[in-house]
Amino acid sequence: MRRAALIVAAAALATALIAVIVQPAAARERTYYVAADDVVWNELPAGRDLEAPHKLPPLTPPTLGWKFHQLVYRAYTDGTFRSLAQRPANERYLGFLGPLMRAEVGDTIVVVFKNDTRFAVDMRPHGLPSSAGPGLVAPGGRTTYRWSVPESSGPGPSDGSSILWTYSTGDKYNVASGLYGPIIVTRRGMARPDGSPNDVDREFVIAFREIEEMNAKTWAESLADPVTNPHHLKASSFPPRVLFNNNIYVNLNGFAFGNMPMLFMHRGERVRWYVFASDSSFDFHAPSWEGQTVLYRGTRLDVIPLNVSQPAAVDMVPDDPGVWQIYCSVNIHLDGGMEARFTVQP
Ligand SMILES: [Cu+2]
Repeated sequence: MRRAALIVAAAALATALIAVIVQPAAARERTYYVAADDVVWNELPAGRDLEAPHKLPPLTPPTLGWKFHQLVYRAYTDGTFRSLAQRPANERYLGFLGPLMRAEVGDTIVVVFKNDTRFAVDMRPHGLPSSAGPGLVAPGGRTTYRWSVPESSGPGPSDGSSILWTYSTGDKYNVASGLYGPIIVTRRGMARPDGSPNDVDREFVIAFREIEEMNAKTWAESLADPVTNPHHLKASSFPPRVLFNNNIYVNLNGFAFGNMPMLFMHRGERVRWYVFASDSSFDFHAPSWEGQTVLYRGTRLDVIPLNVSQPAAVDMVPDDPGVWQIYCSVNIHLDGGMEARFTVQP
């Protein structure tokens, strides 16, 4: 009798343990306070090419220069939107990108949004189901988004443990104006408490971006501001936009010619790179890594194809210490400064 009771108790304990083990982590709500702000963006904070021996292309009129007004999503500490959330040093390379959002499948991303620009803009996630949203938010307006993250927004069978989506404002020519940010979604059961994949040591998000400044909402503002138009060029100085114009810039996260803050990793770490292209007229890119190889959908490469607006994730285990480049192999983009540096430490 006593033995039977023990067996029953042991069985109950085992059942409870199994229930704990197979129970997915409780779904979380992850809240972000984000404002759309108007800033003067500088593609060359160092003021020079950091990727010798290249030379900066001459900025002959009609070209404004490396600084221009951009709209950016920025994280704030709370719903008063009084204090910017300081970006950690190891995330400053994200540049013009909005705050890095994370979710595990099953979670909900809550975004408390304020529009501090002079234009009607909003936030829409790509790849998450609530893309429609309430529509554009008037200047000064606020709204709260709730983006659920179902299985269909998580990694597919051929993906690793996490994938990249983006959020942006919904209307045309948003890429020229700015307003982009990353969302990393991790497979259910594979996320650390902060949402990052537990089988990866280090992650980087790089936007391959082509800007046609004349299409930016902030074009008139950039023209009117002597900081961004030091030569006082007039709108009439610029040819009408046909297919391309003279004010196209390419960059990685808003940085050109090696001006992105240095990326650091250690030899032997499991490094995941998420890349995506923006959506201007001809945003086709060839993200390339110098000195290392990556796994892309099970294939080993050192350059991958990236179509307009497309995200992709590749995995690297760096094995050769040194300072290397990540760049676009499309010649005209590399000539335009689409390159950054990363350091593999021993
Ligand atoms: Cu490119």
